[in-house]
Amino acid sequence: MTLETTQGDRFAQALLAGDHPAANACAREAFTRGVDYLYEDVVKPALARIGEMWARNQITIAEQHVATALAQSVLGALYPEFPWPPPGPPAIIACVAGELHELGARMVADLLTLDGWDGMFLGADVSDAALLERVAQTRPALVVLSVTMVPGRRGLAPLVASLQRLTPAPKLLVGGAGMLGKEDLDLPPGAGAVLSSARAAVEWARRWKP
Ligand code: B12
Repeated sequence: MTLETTQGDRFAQALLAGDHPAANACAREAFTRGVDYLYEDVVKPALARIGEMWARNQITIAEQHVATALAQSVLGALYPEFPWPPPGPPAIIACVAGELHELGARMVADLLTLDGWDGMFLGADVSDAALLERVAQTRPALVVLSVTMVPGRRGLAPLVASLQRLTPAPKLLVGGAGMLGKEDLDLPPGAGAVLSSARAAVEWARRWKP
């Protein structure tokens, strides 16, 4: 097996080498196949591979930080070229309290915005109070909660209950790697869904678009 088997592998190698031009070229090439391809089929597997290397002590946490920062800057540089549609119904996307993994949630926010929502990304580690305040002010049709680390599930039930008490109550999607295998989370009927990819979020949210 060669090292460079997929675009995701090539992107990972460019990120780990801190090779901005190569990372940029790889992302740009993937972007010609669509933002969802770039995100789901190139960036996501590249970062998963980098995470595995860190978990096996093959790279340091500092190297992982450098790679993630480079990925974010390469994606940011492409933003002006994304085919953003006019803003549609508001959606709020947030990482739950204590959750520092923000790139996946940002991807969900971007793909929803590209699909006609007005996605407002609140970022990493959003406290319940800050989220509820923002939701009360903005009255979004949709709220998306991102959970990567399993402990983040703990606070979900009270947060979901608080969101459902709002009038009007927003539709709710919960997802991220920390929810894998938790698709049976006890959400009240009609309240939402637990999903694991940004593509799935977009498809699910379509049925709710006002
Ligand atoms: C970069 C990174 C970090 C960075 C994050 C920086 C940042 N600005 O985001 C930093 C250094 C902060 C970090 C910290 C930690 N990390 Co980390 N990290 C990663 C890494 C390498 C990449 C994450 C990423 O961006 N992935 C790319 C995105 C696109 O994938 P994604 O997050 O899964 O998102 C996709 C889907 O999940 C989905 N999605 C996301 N949200 C939602 C929401 C909804 C509703 C839906 C439908 C879908 C959805 O959409 C995305 C596209 O499909 C991963 C490896 C990996 N496998 O991902 C490890 C990883 C997640 N980290 C891990 C660990 C252990 C940690 C730390 C505990 C390490 C430590 N000891 O400090 C801390 C915990 C911090 C915390 N409290 O959150 C482990 C988690 C293992 C586990 N399951 O418990 C991983 C898997 C690495 C590994 N292989 O062991 N990390």
